[in-house]
Amino acid sequence: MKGDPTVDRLLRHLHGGDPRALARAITLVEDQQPEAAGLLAGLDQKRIEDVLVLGLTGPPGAGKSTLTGALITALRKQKYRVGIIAIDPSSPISGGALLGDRIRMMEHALDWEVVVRSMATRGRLGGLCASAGAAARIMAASGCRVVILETVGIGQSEMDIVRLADLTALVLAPGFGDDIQAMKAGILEVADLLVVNKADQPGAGKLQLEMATVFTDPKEREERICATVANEGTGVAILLDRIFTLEGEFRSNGQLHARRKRSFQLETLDWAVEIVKADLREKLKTTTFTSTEPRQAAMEMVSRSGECI
Ligand SMILES: Nc1nc2c(ncn2[C@@H]2O[C@H](COP(=O)(O)OP(=O)(O)O)[C@@H](O)[C@H]2O)c(=O)[nH]1
Ligand SMILES: [Mg+2]
Repeated sequence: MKGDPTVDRLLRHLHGGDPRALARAITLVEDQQPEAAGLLAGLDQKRIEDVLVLGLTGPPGAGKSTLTGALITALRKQKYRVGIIAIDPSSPISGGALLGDRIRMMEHALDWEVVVRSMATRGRLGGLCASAGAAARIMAASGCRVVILETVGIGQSEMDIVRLADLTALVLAPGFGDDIQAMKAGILEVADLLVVNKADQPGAGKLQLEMATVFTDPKEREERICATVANEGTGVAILLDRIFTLEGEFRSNGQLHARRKRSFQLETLDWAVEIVKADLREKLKTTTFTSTEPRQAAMEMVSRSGECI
């Protein structure tokens, strides 16, 4: 969409790597400003094609934020620009974790090549998948080679977010025994790589053996499980290596393409709901209903909107 000088200027700065332009661009999209459509349409498609969106998920306390920090350090050693989208719970009880994460990121706070964005799961107006997907592409367009999507827990909204990723690592640590047993069956549905973090702690070896039973193919068992000590950086270079190797495989065997198609559908649905919701909210102000029952009234409204489309 040509012709909006504000959007053109923002795109120029964004593509030039300016972190402030990046922050503004994401905010524009999150707030569903009118310029958002032109902005998203003008993003550098080649960079979007080349980025790796890496999902990091796992129970709270397993070490995801620490590992994110260690991965940033490893990626920066290779001179790559990195984006981080931290999906935070916005409940006041776990609000403290967000602060902790921020402080941990401080190590990279002055590095322009590390861009961080937090997104809340609760209490937000817009769709999370829609915003997170757009934010990942905006980060890619700004030159990020890898965008890490770090989620908080293993609930449904996190699973949806994970589906936006090209490749997902599940971070586990000894001491989460029951959770893991319960999750075991579903692990491979969400995770491409299993990270046994806190390998310095008792029980790590046992956890690794248990995780090995998830894979039947010995080659996969070897390549899909990594042991790390995130706070010391141990095992992180190997993990990154495996991540890039798997990315290469997924690019050549069509997996990456299939996953992007799936995330396209997920995001499109999310946007559609957002757009319709805003539209309906507006219509609600002037509509008179024949029914006094809300579900019935809703059906009336939806079928009337359908006539307009
Ligand atoms: N001993 C040990 N502690 C770790 C390791 N990785 C992270 N931690 C600590 O575990 C705690 C939780 O880590 P955090 O990264 O916040 O976990 P998250 O909730 O998954 O993001 C922090 O106190 C970390 O310092 C590790 O490999 N070994
Ligand atoms: Mg965390």
